[in-house]
Amino acid sequence: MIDEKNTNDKEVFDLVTSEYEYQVSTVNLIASENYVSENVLRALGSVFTNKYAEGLPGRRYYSGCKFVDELENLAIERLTKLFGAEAGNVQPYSGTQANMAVYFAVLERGDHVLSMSLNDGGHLSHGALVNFSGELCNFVHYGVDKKGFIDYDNVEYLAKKHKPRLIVCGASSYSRVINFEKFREIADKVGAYLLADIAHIAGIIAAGLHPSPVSLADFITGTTQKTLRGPRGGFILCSKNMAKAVDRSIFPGMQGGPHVNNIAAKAVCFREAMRPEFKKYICQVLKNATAMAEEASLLGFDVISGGTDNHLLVLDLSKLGISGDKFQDMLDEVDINVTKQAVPNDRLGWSCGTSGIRVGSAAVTTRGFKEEDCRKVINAIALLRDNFNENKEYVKEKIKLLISNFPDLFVS
Ligand code: DSN
Repeated sequence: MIDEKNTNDKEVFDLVTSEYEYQVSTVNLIASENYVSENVLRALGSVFTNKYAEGLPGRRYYSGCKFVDELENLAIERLTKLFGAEAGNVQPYSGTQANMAVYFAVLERGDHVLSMSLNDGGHLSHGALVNFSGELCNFVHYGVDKKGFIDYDNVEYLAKKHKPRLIVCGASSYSRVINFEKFREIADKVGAYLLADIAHIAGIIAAGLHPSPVSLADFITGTTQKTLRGPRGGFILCSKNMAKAVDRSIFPGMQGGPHVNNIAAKAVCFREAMRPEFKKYICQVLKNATAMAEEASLLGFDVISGGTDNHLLVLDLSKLGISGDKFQDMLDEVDINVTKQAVPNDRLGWSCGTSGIRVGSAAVTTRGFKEEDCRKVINAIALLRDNFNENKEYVKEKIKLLISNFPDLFVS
């Protein structure tokens, strides 16, 4: 950690201290967040932030990139080894930029693309009308069936009907295993490219605890800050023959100079994810999410799809007459952080606060939570649901006590 006392910018570093204290004293159930190691943080705060390095290793627009080249090659080598892929790009600033790069590599304006709808668990960059992707192409959306599982028959029906140039699989809020083989089969039937967006489940795939899309999808995009427990940023994996198109798409196509300090931190995170301890961590992430889903069901919550196979679960609040937005705020008051989330057939929608919340186990597992701790948090959430005004102070104390057992943010 930066030594806040050794700075003359008190305004900023007081805020850094406050944020640290806030993170230590809250229960973070935001499914897309995590806590990085000290080495990841060190790499982020390194002098690599000073360098401009537009281009790729060995082909830069700037001089002085000797060590940057070595670093980026190392990051790519670690990334491709971690996932067993032929080629990779570690420059995307985020998952959205990774998706954008793939779209620019293979799509023409107005092409049809098939992806998961936002309310069923898809992502803004999978063709939402408010996003560049929805402007660029004609996205058609598949969703989940009545039980909350991806409706593969409907995916095939829509693929045959619309003949998309690209099919996107992968989600932001889907708690079940994604059948990449089935998606490949469907893509082959209609001659479409397949993109697997593994932003959320990258760490689970890296640990070998979710089937991998490598060798099935033409392109794989992901982020490093979620289950992979790295810095904020994106990556792309593809076959060697697609690598040039992807690289060109990133630069000069759509990004500026790569954030080299971020690439350094990605390299650290890829190495960490190869260690046996990481697999142990992901095993616990899955156990914790399952415990939360079981407890939530027992306590009368509607859990979409009835449970989870990964790090997240979605609670449908429709029957409670409370929006996801409002419930998120109520939990915030007792230092539990979650995200509001639209649910399938959401009656409120995003503009009216959504009808659900998304709950994740990746961050609390890094803090050291086990199943019992996760069950306690779900019990606290249920108490607030049942009588917020009466139970608020009691729950706040309980949460404070629980989190004080986990005093550190960092894993070594
Ligand atoms: N906003 C991220 C999430 O929470 O899933 C995705 O971009």
